Amino acid sequence: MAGNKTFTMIKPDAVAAGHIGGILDQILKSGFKLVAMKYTYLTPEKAGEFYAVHKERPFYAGLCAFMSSGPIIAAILEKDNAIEDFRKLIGATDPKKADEGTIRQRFANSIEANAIHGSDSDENAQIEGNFFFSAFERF
Ligand code: 3AN
Repeated sequence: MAGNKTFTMIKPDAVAAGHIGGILDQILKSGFKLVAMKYTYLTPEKAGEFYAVHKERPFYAGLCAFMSSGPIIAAILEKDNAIEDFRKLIGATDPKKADEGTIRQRFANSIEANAIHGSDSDENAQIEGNFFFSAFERF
């Protein structure tokens, strides 16, 4: 059975553009509950670690530079079928291909600066949540 938690980051582009409130509003109105949340940032080293699965991809260096270019919001969210429902809510990686009304369609500018992250599996949600939060920080 699919798990009920996912991990998200509101990325530096969306934080800088003043979209924290708009994005959180859409997430909460879509039925997700906050389990943990922080306003924080990734050093280039930490960004490299977080995106280690993409190490061999041509966009890796740019992605790490972008993700450490400013503050982010990191959060653990809860809802039935969380991974799939959240991926639907955020839309395609490339905002030009994202469905109307999705978070990336509404708030993102490019395939790299795409406003928001959503875990792609239960296993990764757990790894990514643990990357930012220790057990006592989760409600
Ligand atoms: P998603 O975030 O939709 O799961 P992934 O996991 O394939 O997409 O990619 C992780 C991040 O890497 C994306 N959110 C985006 O910021 C960046 N990225 C993915 N593909 C590209 C690309 N072709 N060019 C630049 N950046 C990319």
